[in-house]
Amino acid sequence: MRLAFVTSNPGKIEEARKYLEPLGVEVYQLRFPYPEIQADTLEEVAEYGAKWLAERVDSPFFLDDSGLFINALRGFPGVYSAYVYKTLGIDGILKLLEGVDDRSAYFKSVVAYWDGELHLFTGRVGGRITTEPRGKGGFGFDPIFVPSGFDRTFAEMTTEEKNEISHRGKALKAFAEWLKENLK
Ligand code: ITT
Repeated sequence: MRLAFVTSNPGKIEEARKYLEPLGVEVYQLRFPYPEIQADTLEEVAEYGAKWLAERVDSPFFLDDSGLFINALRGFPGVYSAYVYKTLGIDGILKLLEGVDDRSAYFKSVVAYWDGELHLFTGRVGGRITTEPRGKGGFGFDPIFVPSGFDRTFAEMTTEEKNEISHRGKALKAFAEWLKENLK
């Protein structure tokens, strides 16, 4: 089976393949910009995007909406992560946290799969924000996020290591388990 992953982010594709290819699911990137509405939760953003795409894409597809939630910033950038990454960037986030002791944060990911109906899968990983960027792997905020129980940032890990513990890895794992049951 071939499944379209609607995303502009090749890093997400690489992570999804690791979970879905072992099931015999071939993941391909579909670049189809869709509206990311302003809403309070990633679930609402993912659901709106998936329903909008459902009217325009014929094949089954999935998308992923993610965000970095920093506790000292009351969850910012959260649902605004993509915009903040493009505008303030990693350095902007580090500036906002200058002198702040509580560096705790979490990443959350919502995978929305559309097969004529909507199915949502979520994953979350806690950790902390570093004081400087470290590592060259991954994408986005990976160089400044150290997951709980580790000393390395996501950008200092291989895709496999990140995938084992990450928000997206958990959402993809739930999606893969669901597919295994439902594609029989
Ligand atoms: P899409 O086309 O799939 O929307 P995107 O990169 O814009 O790609 P999101 O809308 O989900 O993704 O935006 C989330 C932002 O948070 C974006 O800037 C990402 O770089 C960042 N982000 C998401 N997942 C991440 C991860 O696993 N590690 C680091 N940063 C991440």
